[in-house]
Formats: sequence, C-alpha cells, structure tokens
Amino acid sequence: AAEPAATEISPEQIAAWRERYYAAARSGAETDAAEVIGECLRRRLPLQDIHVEIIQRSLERIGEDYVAGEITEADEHIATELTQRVLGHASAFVPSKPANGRVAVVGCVAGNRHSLGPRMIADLLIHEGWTVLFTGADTPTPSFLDVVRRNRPQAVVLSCAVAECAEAARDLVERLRELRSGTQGWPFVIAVGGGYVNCEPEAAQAWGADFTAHDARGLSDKLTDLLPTVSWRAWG
Ligand code: B12
Repeated sequence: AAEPAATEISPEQIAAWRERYYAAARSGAETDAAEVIGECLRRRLPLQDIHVEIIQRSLERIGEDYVAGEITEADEHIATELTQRVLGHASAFVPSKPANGRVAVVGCVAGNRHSLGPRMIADLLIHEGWTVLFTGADTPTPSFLDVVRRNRPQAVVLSCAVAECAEAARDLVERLRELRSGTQGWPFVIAVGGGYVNCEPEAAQAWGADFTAHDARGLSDKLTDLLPTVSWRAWG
C-alpha cells in the first residue's frame, strides 16, 4: 500500500511521536529515539516538522526538567548528543532538492554553544538546495566574517541563544552591515534568531538585522519570500 501523505498525519499522532521522542531522549535511549524518527520519516512527516514539532519541543521540555532539578546536566547532554546523531541520520534519509545556486553561512555567534538549532536550519536549507557553510558553536567574530567574505553568500544566519552572547551578536551584525555596504560589498540578507532573540525581540531588532523567525520552519519560509529582493525588510 502507498504511504499516506503528510496531510493525513493527525495532530494526535504527532503528539504521540513527540511524547515517545521526549521519553527516549530523556532516558538516553538512542535506539528508541532513532526508531521514532524513522517512523516519522516512513510516514513522510516533513523534515521541518520533525525538527520543530518533535525534536525542538522535546528538548525544550528536557530543558525545563533540568531547571526543575528532575534530571542532571549529564542527562541533558546525553539527550543533546543523541539528538545530534539522530538529526544526521534523518537528514541523510531525505533526498535534497537540486542545487539552487544559493549559498548561506549559518552559525553561532561568539559565546553561544547552542549549535543544535542552527544545525537544523543548515540541514533544512541544504534540503532546499542551498550550499551551506555551517560554522557550529561559539564562532569567533573575525573568522565568521572571513567565511562570509570568502564565500559571498546570499544569506547569513546568526544564532544567539543566551544573553551572554547578545553583545557579540550585535557587533557581528554591525560588521556584516559594514561589509555589505562597502565598495567590495554585495547584497545579502542578515537573519538573527535563537532563544535569546525569541525572548528579547525588541533588543535584537535594534541590532539592525534584516529579519528573524521563531523557528527553522519560519526561517525557510521567510527566506523563500525574501530572496528575489534582498533589500526587503520584515521584522517579526
Ligand atoms: C541543549 C542545551 C544546552 C547545550 C547545547 C549543546 C549544543 N550542542 O547545542 C549546552 C549544555 C552546551 C548548554 C549550555 C548552556 N545553556 Co542551554 N539549553 C539547552 C536546551 C536544553 C536545548 C537547546 C536546544 O538545542 N533546543 C532545540 C533547538 C532546535 O532549538 P533552538 O536552539 O531554540 O533553535 C530553534 C530556534 O530558536 C530557531 N533559531 C535558532 N537559531 C536561529 C537563527 C535564525 C536566524 C533564526 C531565524 C532562527 C533560529 O530555529 C531553531 C530550530 O527551529 C535549552 C532548553 C530550550 N528551551 O531550548 C537550554 C537553554 C537554551 N540553555 C540555557 C542556559 C541558561 C545555558 C547555560 C548558561 C547553562 C549553564 N549554566 O552553563 C549554558 C550557556 C552556554 C552558552 N554560552 O551558550 C537556558 C537559556 C535561558 C535564557 N533565555 O537565557 C535554556 C533555555 C534552559 C533553561 N530553561 O534555562 N545548553
């Protein structure tokens, strides 16, 4: 029998997968976590829904459990590490669209060690056909700028999860704007996001980036709308 289309997947089914993924990640059961995501993929739940509805929501809950003292820091690390591997498997399973000729630089600003969210964004852009340079966690500002200069991307995606990296994010956006408007510059969009930006949107807006989005799904939608006219600005 043919696989059901994603539209036939009920919210209850998604909630059940989320519950199972959360329980597996929380108890460090990597095989069970991979099995849940395998099931989502077989039922053709889109990758961006797997990322946001299943994995991101589960990790948010695991963060709450840690704050409530129900799990240890090591338990939280185990959940994150197994999720990194599961994300890699999921990505390899879903075929990418043909290359679209666009380049993005995606990474964490200096001081931000939360690399999983921007890794999801990198994966989703790759599946849309982008070439992505992912700089990972805690990227020093000068070398981040160097990657941008050398690769001349259409989009630069910065992730800032905690208040302690806000100043680095503000500084990097300012330098990117200088780079863009200089004589050797070229048009590219600057997006900022991550937990800090979601909690403090006004503060982040003052940095002067072109836009934000609440999650990876929102980012890929906005980039698709935005890129034909890179000067378009749409915050919020
Ligand atoms: C895993 C984790 C860690 C891991 C990260 C490992 C890794 N390789 O990523 C480690 C152990 C390193 C860590 C450390 C810390 N953490 Co932590 N961590 C988490 C946790 C549990 C999950 C984060 C995660 O991966 N979420 C899933 C991803 C998919 O979601 P996301 O990161 O939000 O990304 C999505 C969106 O934000 C968005 N997005 C992200 N980037 C961008 C960029 C653009 C341009 C756009 C448009 C969108 C976008 O799209 C992503 C995908 O949809 C969260 C809990 C939570 N609520 O998220 C706490 C959490 C983020 N951490 C927190 C804290 C306090 C810390 C520490 C200070 C703890 C400490 N005392 O040492 C340190 C700080 C380290 C640092 N300097 O960065 C707090 C932050 C509170 C705050 N608002 O300031 C949280 C919310 C936990 C809590 N409830 O207190 N952490």
